[in-house]
Amino acid sequence: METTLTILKPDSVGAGNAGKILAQLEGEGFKIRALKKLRLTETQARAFYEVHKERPFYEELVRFMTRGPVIPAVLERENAVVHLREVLGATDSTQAAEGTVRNLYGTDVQENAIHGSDSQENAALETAFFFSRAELLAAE
Ligand code: FUP
Repeated sequence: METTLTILKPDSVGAGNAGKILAQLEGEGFKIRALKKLRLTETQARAFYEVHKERPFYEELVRFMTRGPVIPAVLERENAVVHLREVLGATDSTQAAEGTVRNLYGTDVQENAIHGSDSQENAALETAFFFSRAELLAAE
């Protein structure tokens, strides 16, 4: 079964919306395969978003992602990558379709509540960023 990687970001975790978001994801048929709570270091946040390092919003994004704890999780479902992106809604929360996680819990393009991998290849890389093979096996 396909898996993808999500991160509940510092805005949604800080606002106490983690439980509601996870419940919505479970309601969409995702099984939580692994989950943890941690605060990213600056080095970790820079590495996770390295693909955006030349973008004007990079420094602000790193500051946002390190301002409080995040909750990364591995989610399993048929067509997991594409379906999660649909459930999240557009990157800019103000443009996200009604009922999507970003529409319900995001604020703007930066504080958009949640991350979802954009391809199966990135899902594998991002899962390995947060979870060791041993942790994934232990969570089975
Ligand atoms: P997404 O795949 O929807 O998470 O969006 P991107 O990969 O394009 O962007 C990654 C993160 O960069 C977003 F979640 C928030 C941040 N971002 C900004 O802060 N400003 C922008 O203009 C675009 C993205």
